[in-house]
This record gives sequence, C-alpha cells and structure tokens, in this order.
Amino acid sequence: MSKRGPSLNPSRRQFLKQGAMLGIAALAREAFVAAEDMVMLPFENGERPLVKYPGKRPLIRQTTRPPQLETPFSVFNEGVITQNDAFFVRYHLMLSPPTSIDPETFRVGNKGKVKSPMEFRLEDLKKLPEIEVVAVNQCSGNSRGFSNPRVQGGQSGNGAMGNAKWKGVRLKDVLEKAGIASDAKQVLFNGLDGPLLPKTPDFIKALDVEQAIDGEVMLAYEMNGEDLPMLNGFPLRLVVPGYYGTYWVKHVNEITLVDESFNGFWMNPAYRIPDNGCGFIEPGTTFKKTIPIGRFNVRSFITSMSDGVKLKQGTPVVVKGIAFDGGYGIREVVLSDDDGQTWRAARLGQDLGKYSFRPWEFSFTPKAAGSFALKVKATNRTGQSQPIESQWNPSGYMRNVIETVKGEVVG
Ligand SMILES: Nc1nc2c(c(=O)[nH]1)N[C@H]1C(S)=C(S)[C@@H](COP(=O)(O)O)O[C@H]1N2
Ligand SMILES: [Mo]
Repeated sequence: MSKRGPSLNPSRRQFLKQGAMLGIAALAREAFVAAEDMVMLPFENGERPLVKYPGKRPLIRQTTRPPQLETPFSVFNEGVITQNDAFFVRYHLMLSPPTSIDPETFRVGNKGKVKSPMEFRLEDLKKLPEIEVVAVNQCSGNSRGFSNPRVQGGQSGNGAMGNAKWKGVRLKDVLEKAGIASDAKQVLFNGLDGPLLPKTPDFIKALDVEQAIDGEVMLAYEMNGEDLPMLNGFPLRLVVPGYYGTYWVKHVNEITLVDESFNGFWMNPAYRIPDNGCGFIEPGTTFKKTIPIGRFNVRSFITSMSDGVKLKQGTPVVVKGIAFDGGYGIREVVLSDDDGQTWRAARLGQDLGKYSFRPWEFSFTPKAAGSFALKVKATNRTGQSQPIESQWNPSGYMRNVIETVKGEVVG
C-alpha cells in the first residue's frame, strides 16, 4: 500500500475542487497528445478512438467530459480477472475525477439517522475486519449500442464491464460503529466528484438499510491487490456484489442514513426499469410503474474468437468464454452451431465465487465448409437464462440476449 496513492499531481496542498478542475484539463490534454488509433464497434456510428488515460492502457473512449472508457473486448480473453489498467471507467459529472486525493487527509463520514455521527480516516477503516470478494462490475448500459430500435445514452459495446478482486471492509461494520437509528430506512452514498453547474444534481445513490448491512456490501480500498486506480474510485468505493455499477459509488466520502425512500435524480428518474418482472417492454409501448435497477441478469460471451474468424474444416478448436449473473452462480453454459436447435454443454472452469466471471471451455469441430454461427447461453442456479431474441427498454439497460459469433469454415 503506497502512502500517496496514484496521485496525478504531487502537490500535497491542492484543494480537491481545484484538483477536480485541473483533472479535466489534464485528462483532455493527455487525450490530445496520445496517438488516436480508432476501433469500430459493430453497430452504426461505432467508430471510437483508443485513448490512453492515466493509469490505463489505451481504452475505447465513449465520451471525454465526463470520461467514459470502455474495455476492448479482447481483454476478456486475457484471463478471468480484468486488469486494473484495462478496467472500464464511467462518470456522470463534469467535476470528475479529482486529479489528486491525499489518502492521509481523506475521510468518510457517517451521518443522519445514526446514534453518533463519525468520521473515518482510511487507516481507521483498515483496522476493521478485512473482507475480499471477486465480483463483476457492469454498467446498466453495457451493450446499449446494440439496442434496436436505438436509444439515447452512451453507445457502448460489450466492454462496460469487468471482474476484479475487491478488498475492503463491510459497510455493516462501518454503519454499526456509528449505530443505526431504529427509524433509518435508506443509506445514501456521495463521492468526491460533483456537478460543474449548480443545477446539475450531484451523483448520490441509495440502498435500503437491509441491503446495506447484509455483510456483502463493501467499502473497498483495493482492487486486484493494488490501491484502487484513480479513475475507478481511489481511495474508497462502494462494491455492491451482483448489482449494476450505478450503485458502486466511487471516491465515496459521505454516507448518510435517512428515514425515507430517497428520490434524488440518480435514483429517480435515472436508473429505473419497468416494474414488470423483467425490465423489458415492446418497443413503442409505454409503462407506468418503475423500480430502481437491481441485480444483473444472466450473460455469457465467447471471448476466444470474434466475428469474421476463420476455422479449418475438421480441425477441433477450443472455444473459450465467460458467464456471470447477479450472484446465484452459473449452473450451466451451452453452445449451439445450428441456430439454437441443439445445444452442447461447455466445461466450466475455476469457480472464483458466485459474483465472479465463470470461465468455460468448449471443444468445437467445424464439419461443413462455409459460414458458421456459434451461440452461447448460460443458466444460473435459480434457472434464469438468456433470451434468443434481444429484449428492449427505452434506457438500453440490461441487455442479455444470447450472443453469437459468426465466421467461416475453410476446407
Ligand atoms: N462518484 C461516482 N461514482 C460512480 C459514478 C459516478 O459518476 N460518480 N458512476 C457509477 C456508474 S453508472 C458505474 S457503471 C460505475 C462504473 O465504475 P468504474 O468507473 O470503476 O468502472 O461507477 C459508478 N460510480
Ligand atoms: Mo453505469
């Protein structure tokens, strides 16, 4: 654990707000000097620059202000853990991220409906019992660019997700230090980033107290054995295993217990889905009741080959990939090369826990020359699976259609 952390600016006396403003300028400057290789995401207007940000390898830039960076999909074939320098980045507000945060002066405060409000320095937190979990962080809008009909919002490919080993302390322990008042209903989380204009609502997320004290929700200070990267929430972030990334508040410094259901902009109307059991609707129809987005649905991907791959007729190949869900665990992964008529099981690999990517392998021998299409489908331990036709909602959230890789078999 380095003392200073991955500060972009060595000056210790910097004010955070100022740091944040400089951050934007520094990041923008960095983006200009980098050679801009382009990548093509497989949908209309899918051209994006590959840009190197501090602490990151070149990633697919979705937007500059605020920074939204997507992981090139080939990274997911490098291993079941997504490396810190390849992990995607998502921000909503312009004063983000701070360029320098001094971990020695950083504090996280517990207030509101608690018996005695408290402030913790990082070193105070590190004295609490340490926990670790391997968990996928996935943006609600991962794969939004494939929505048909198209919808507004960041047009992501499939790389707004990643799997890491998080280390930190139970949120429960931190809340119990301050003592949860009996009428506390929700816990709100705010981070060091903020809006540029006073009219823009600050990024504040809420969890019900019950969930906040389930012993799994975590205040994490390490990712894959290192301090959190600055762009992934240094020095402290919330980790909500199995839940969409929107709850994983970065640079979290303010925890407030309230006796109501919080209705701030980022809980309502943002990040909500139709309250109909699945979260999807027929395009063109409307819905009345919404609920906050919650757990991931089931997804699976082939990672060892992509569209356009050429295979040799009669020669077996080992196809590799990943599957994950919202925390029940993957029971089965199956593949089909006949458009879903018949399926054969893949061999599941190392189990790093029910919140992790589950690797799998499948031996495939292409028989006939010509074009081929290989589909992959996962099922979790509660029987939830993936639809053969893509489903839709107006925010482009929760896409989990059965994925297909198309290529050619040559004789
Ligand atoms: N402070 C802060 N935390 C945040 C956000 C943000 O804008 N500000 N965005 C959230 C969203 S929508 C996602 S998907 C995840 C992305 O985490 P990452 O940037 O570490 O990949 O961060 C979440 N935490
Ligand atoms: Mo997100």
